[in-house]
Amino acid sequence: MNLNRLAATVVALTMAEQAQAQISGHEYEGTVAPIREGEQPLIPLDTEDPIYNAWRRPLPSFEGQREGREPGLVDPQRFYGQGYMQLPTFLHQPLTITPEDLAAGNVDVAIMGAFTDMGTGARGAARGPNAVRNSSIYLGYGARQPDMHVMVDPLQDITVVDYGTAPNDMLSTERTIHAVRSFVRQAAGVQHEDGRHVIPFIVGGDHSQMHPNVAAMTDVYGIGKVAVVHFDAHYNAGKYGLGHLINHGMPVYRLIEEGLVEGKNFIQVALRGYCPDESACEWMRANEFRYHTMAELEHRGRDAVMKVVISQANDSPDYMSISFDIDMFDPAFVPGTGTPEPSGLMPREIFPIIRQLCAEANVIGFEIVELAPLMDPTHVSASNANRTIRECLTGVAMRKMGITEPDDKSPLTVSHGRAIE
Ligand SMILES: [Mn+2]
Repeated sequence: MNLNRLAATVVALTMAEQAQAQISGHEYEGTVAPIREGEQPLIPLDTEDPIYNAWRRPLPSFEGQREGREPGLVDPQRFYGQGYMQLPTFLHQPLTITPEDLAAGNVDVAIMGAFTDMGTGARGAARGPNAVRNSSIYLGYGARQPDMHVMVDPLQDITVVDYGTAPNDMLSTERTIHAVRSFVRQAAGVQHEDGRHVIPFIVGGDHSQMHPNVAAMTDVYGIGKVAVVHFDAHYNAGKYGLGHLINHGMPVYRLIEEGLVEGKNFIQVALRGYCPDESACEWMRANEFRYHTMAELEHRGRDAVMKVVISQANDSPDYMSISFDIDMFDPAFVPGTGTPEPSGLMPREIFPIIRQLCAEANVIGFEIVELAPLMDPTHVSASNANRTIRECLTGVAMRKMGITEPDDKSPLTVSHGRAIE
């Protein structure tokens, strides 16, 4: 049974059960949970609770930071030579606290955590941001050296910072997404004198926050002006979600439904497994999505498909956001995710795809979501998430340096740097 048919059956059963429940006076008889006559299906929030909004209220120490110093980058590392044992910021980069810091530091990329995981039945993605921060300690000396494929080191060639963590009501996706949207918008809205904006890199958290992340881009760049390249095993355009209007399987539907991104500006890559089904594919076709399944990648090859994806990204609005679900990786390489799907891509396939796309298209935002590190005691999942971020940064740096030829390699990288005789 496919998911849509299953969903339809669930709805039908629920209606029949509700009818039966009405006949039997709303008592619980093992068919439907009891909601009595006149009762609300939701328990409202207690707005009298003194900590109702505590989760999004800046701490006094933060306000002190804002007032008591010149804006700029704060490097939490005190000494050289600390190697693996540095304080775990994203890629061991300096901290920034406010948008004024991003402006004063002339920042290119602000990496930030946004950790809601209430949008997925399989919790654990809330641990993603700090797992990625910690994963740098397993990378050791490679953290500040050039990517050998292209001999570009984004941590030297562009300014990358850790922007901290977005506000989060740990008990509610619905409340959290508005706060995340405003947090991301603040960073993306910082514009430097040469016209370029700060590029937010958001580390999730589950995929429900694709909605606020992309919505924030449309706040800054304009409704209909942002295209999304969406790497995922799943299409995430579900219409129904147990009565919720947002969860990790629904952000694409919401962005379309709210008119923020047009279907033709969604470019989806490497869909596989069992979702979308036939009717969902028809829906995507009707909305003019451009989707490229794993079946297509297997049939036509990675390079051919990526050529099309990059040309479609550049044939879209001027601004492109990337949404990367960690389940793109085969579960052999990333077992730490809530909804693993067998037969994914290998790291050595994914890294050049991301690097190339970020070099060749105008990336204004990037998110990596669905990392659930506690399911993977080996830390390889977090390391692969870390490297995905770094490959994207490398691409952004290449673009800034004017290196945008397809799959550009350093002359030193291939065949011992000399022609093979
Ligand atoms: Mn997925």
